[in-house]
Amino acid sequence: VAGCKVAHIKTIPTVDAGELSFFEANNDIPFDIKRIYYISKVPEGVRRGFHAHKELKQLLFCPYGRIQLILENELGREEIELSDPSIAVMIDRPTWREMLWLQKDSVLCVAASDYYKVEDYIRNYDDFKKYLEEIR
Ligand code: T46
Repeated sequence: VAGCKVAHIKTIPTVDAGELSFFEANNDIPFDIKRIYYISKVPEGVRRGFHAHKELKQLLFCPYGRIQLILENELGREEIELSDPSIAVMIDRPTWREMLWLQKDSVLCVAASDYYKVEDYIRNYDDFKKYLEEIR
């Protein structure tokens, strides 16, 4: 997905009692997790995101509901729907992202490689395109 990897999260089913998914820093994902955040209570049809990160690496997954990710970087622009708790997307290069809530109350969870740093965000699309040129 535009140079971002779709990853399978290890998932253990229990007969008639659902499933349990897990991942471990460094063992299952290639960074130390310094921060976890999640986005909830979003109405259907709402879009969030509209930014890129310079250094931050993140694993995004949707434990409940249906969320479309629109990702763009130097390798192209692609869309992926997160609707299975055992599927994640690893964003490990500067990538413009938009998230569209396809279903009310869907939850987006993110494991991030660093603390919240406002200076790591590029929130203007033209600045993002310029940044991609600069780092080429
Ligand atoms: C991303 C996508 C997938 C904090 O204070 N600490 C935090 O750790 C985060 C993530 C956000 N914030 C504050 C910054 C804003 O005042 O929470 C507010 C909402 O954040 P934002 O508008 O950036 O939310 P999204 O949904 O557009 O983007 C978020 C993440 O910020 C971003 O890193 O990749 O989810």
